[in-house]
Amino acid sequence: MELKNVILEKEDNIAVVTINRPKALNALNSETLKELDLVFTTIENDDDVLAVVLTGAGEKAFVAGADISEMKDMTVLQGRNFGKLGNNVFRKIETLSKPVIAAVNGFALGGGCELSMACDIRIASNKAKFGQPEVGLGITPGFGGTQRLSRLVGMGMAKELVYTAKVIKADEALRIGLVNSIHEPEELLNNAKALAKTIASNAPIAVKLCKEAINRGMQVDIDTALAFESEAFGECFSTEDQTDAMTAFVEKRKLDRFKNK
Ligand code: DAK
Repeated sequence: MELKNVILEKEDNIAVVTINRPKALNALNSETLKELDLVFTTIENDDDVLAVVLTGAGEKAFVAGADISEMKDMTVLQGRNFGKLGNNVFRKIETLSKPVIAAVNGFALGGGCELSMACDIRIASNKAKFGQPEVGLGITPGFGGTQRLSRLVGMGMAKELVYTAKVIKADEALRIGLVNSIHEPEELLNNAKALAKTIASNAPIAVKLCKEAINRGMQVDIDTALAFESEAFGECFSTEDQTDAMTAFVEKRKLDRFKNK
């Protein structure tokens, strides 16, 4: 499949995915969702990639939502298929075996805010704006906004944002815990890459198991969650990376690199 709306680049052990429809403020149409699906499958299968940065092209938007022009005349069946396509891609990102950092460079509205929330970590430019404007369009958030937002910022704040459809600036997103940090626009991408490279310098299997344990643990009671953690911890002892790192520590030397084995 030829990629028209998504760019995939690799730099050392990280992948940078750019949603590239700046004229439509990177709105997600079906074609873009299909390309994102393909790109994230490629990344999943690429053992060289250990962390991912996801961003939007241009200076104005990360993603200004699902494509309203395409959705406007959808039938019930088309709406259902569109929703399924989006939810599958977002879930693929959320469960990807490598961490994904959203570098939110501008508007992250509706499906755009939801896309950033499917990522592991969000960092933002000081120009970024977030919101779930769906109720103003006569719909409910459909790509996880009613679920992931309350898990991230708490139910009361999520309800306020979703019911009012208000758009908040980066500093407010930081205050409520929707983003981890704020950056000058021209420094955002490099800082996101640096964060990805720091993650990529650690034991990949351990990082992957941490992601699984945190994600799965958030959905269940604490005893079940701690059982996941014990399972993950135990699994590390089947890896060469654990043996190599602990041996290096005991021998007071620095480990050159993890083998991802
Ligand atoms: N879709 C399509 N085109 C969009 C767009 C969008 N979401 N957002 C912007 N554009 C296009 C504009 O139409 C315009 O195109 P041209 O007129 O130049 O051809 C171009 O991008 C530039 O936009 P503006 O001229 O409006 O730029 P401004 O700076 O004046 O305003 C804005 C920027 C971001 C405030 C404004 O564009 C805006 O309000 N955009 C819409 C934001 C929005 O409401 N987003 C949420 C969309 S609803 C589902 C699952 C998920 C969803 C739906 C269903 N299922 C499970 C079925 C998700 C829904 C949403 O995301």
